[in-house]
Amino acid sequence: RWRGRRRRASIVPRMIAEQGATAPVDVWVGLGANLGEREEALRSALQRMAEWPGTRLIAVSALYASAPVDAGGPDYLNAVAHLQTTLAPLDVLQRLQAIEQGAGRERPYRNAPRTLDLDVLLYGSEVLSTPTLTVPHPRMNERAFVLLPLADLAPGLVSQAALDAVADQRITRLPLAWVADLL
Ligand code: A4P
Ligand code: MG
Repeated sequence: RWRGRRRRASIVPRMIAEQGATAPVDVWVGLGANLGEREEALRSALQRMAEWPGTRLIAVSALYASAPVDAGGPDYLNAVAHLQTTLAPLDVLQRLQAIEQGAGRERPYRNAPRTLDLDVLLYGSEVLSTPTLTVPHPRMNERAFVLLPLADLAPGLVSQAALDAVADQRITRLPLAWVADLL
C-alpha cells in the first residue's frame, strides 16, 4: 500500500497542471499595461477573472506606476490580484491569454509595449515547469512591479531581502481606491 501511494504521488504535478484542483487554490496574478487605457484594461481584466467558474476574486493590490523593466515604451500600470480557484493552472493561463487577446494584445516581439499582460505569479505552492507555463513566475523576484503589490496582499510571501534587491527600480504606489467596487 505504501508503494502504491508513492507511485501516485509522482504523477501529481502533471495532474495538477492539467486538471482542476479539488479544493480552491490561492493564485496570484500579475497585471500590467503600458499602452492605451491602462487602468481600464486592468479593471476589466479583474472583472473577467471574477466571472470564471469556480473562482473568487479575494483581493487586489493598490495600483502602481512603474518604469519599464528590461523593456522600452511608456510607463506601466501594474497590480497583483489574489484569486481562489478550482481551475487547473493551464486553464488559468489559457483564460488569462484569452483576456489579453480581448484587450487587443499584440506580440510583435518579446517585452514589447502592451495593452495588457497577465502573468501567473504563484499557483498555491506548486512548482510547475511545462512548455507553456512556469510557476512560480521565473522573473518575479527581479521585479519591484510584482513584489511591491504582492507584498501588499501577502507580506509573508515577499522577503525584505527580495524587496531590497529591487529597491533601485522606479515605482510609485498610486493613492487611488481603484477597485473597491469589484470586491
Ligand atoms: N509563460 C510561461 N510561464 C508563464 C506564467 N507563469 N505566466 C509563457 C504567464 N505566461 C507564462 O509571454 C510569453 C509566454 O510565456 C506565454 O506564451 C506563456 O505561455 P507573453 O506574455 O506572450 O510575452 P511577454 O510578456 O512579452 O514575455 P514575458 O517573458 O512573459 O515577459 P514578462 O516576464 O511578462 O515581462 N516593466 C514594468 N514596469 N511592468 C511590467 O508589467 N512587463 C514586462 C513583461 C517587461 N517589463 C515590465 C513589465
Ligand atoms: Mg507575459
